Amino acid sequence: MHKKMSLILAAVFTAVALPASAQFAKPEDAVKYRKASFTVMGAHFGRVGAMVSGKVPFDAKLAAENVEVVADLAKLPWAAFGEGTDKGETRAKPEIWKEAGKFKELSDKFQAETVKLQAAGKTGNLDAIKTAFSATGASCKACHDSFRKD
Ligand code: ASC
Repeated sequence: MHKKMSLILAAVFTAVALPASAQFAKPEDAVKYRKASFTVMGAHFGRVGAMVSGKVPFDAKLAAENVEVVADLAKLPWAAFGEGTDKGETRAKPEIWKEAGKFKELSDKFQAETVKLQAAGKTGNLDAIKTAFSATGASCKACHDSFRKD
């Protein structure tokens, strides 16, 4: 194998194998990372929302692509809520770390809803997408209500 390629692969596998917190050099990096993942997720969720609400015409292919991005990104932010990441420019409430079990439960629930949304996207059926979209949105909100500052 090409040397550069094997180095890249080694770096990728190491990153995946390391404990979550070790993937960020500094707590600020983790905060930036999780905010970025929520921002991009929200953008793609919003594009589906515009179709669901009829603001833009329904396009099954676009909807499927967007919910796929949402489901992929929904896996990412949680590793970035490690120790020391409760400070700085963040709306994360201290309850995230005080009620870690509840936070995990709500974030797992949200991820499960995005998997259903992705499946609905694959059907190309607007009603199925609407149902899953609203369940996903409710699970965004449930977590924000408890764990995000206004
Ligand atoms: C969005 C977005 C959120 C959720 C939430 C659902 O489009 O950016 O954070 O939906 O508002 O209640």
